[in-house]
Amino acid sequence: MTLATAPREQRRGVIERYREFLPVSAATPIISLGEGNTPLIPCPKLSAQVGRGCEVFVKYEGLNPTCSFKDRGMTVAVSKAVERGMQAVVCASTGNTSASAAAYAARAGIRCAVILPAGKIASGKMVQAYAYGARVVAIEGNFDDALRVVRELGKRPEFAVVNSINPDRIAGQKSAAFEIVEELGDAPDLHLLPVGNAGNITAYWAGYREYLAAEKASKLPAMLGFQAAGSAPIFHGKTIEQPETIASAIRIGNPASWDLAKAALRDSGGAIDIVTDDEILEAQRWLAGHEGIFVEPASAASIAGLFKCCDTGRASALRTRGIEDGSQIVCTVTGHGLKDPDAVRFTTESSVRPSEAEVLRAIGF
Ligand code: AN7
Repeated sequence: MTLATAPREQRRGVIERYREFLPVSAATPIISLGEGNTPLIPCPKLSAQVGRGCEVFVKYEGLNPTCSFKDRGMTVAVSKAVERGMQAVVCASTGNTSASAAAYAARAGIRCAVILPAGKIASGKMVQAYAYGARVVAIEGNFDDALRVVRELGKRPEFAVVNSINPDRIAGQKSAAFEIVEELGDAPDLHLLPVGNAGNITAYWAGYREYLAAEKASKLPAMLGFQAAGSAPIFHGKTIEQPETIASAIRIGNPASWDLAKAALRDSGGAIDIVTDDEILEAQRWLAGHEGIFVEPASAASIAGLFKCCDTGRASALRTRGIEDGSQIVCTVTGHGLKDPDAVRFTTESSVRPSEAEVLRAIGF
């Protein structure tokens, strides 16, 4: 199907498709790159790992315009900023928010400044910020330090903050839950996702509740969040001064939406758990190699979490809660694998002469 023949619905972005659920009016300019409408991919091999008739789907958010889920919220946040006459947006970021902010600001024709922890941004995301023309400032500190500075900058009249402390971001990100309900015909039983600043788990929970209230769903899922073991403030119940993980997107020690995430976990009957860097990388490899879905390390936390829940030898969030036979399970994978190419370990073979015999030998089968 070419773009010209695609149904109109598939070409419209989050604001046009979900206007009645968003804080927009006829006066709001729509700054969109056609975000959302990402595939909800049935995963038979992942389902087999869980067993007992459970069905697992992966919501592949890496297929948004800047290759992460952030675009859903950014279309709303930047549109609202332009409506208010703002000339500049600013954000702290572990990489994906900055890529998205830079793209939508470019689209809107306004300025964008991104404040990033020096040396801790995956290369694909860094390239995006520069390509879209953002002013990039690296700080000697971590994401939490960057967000502190951005909160200060936000008190000035010239900057609109587009981190998820801006409710317009959360409003747009709810749309992923709407899409899942529409595709499955109801909410799933369980929803697993990675947790960093905890905006996304908050947004999904809001979206599921709004669709229940609008009678578009008949139930709510249990929300299961996964933090990287070295960056797990919500799991441990305390801020982490020096968060560490290979999953740089979720290297966050003091999440902005901590309280809202805790409410989502409690009210949904869900849980928060941790996954190690080894488990994250193994899940990343497994998902790419078995289901053909390549995601960045932070995104693989939801898959690592699912594996942990299925490991009968270990205590885990889901096992504590219990997983019922025949459950429908959705795992959100938040960003594309190409965001962080350095996280993938591989060895290249030496080159061979261009003959069939040599190539066959090199293939090894
Ligand atoms: C791929 O870009 O915080 O729990 O500054 O990029 O809503 O924070 C990114 C977060 C998961 C965590 N997966 O989501 C940022 C930033 C990926 C991410 C998360 C992020 P939240």
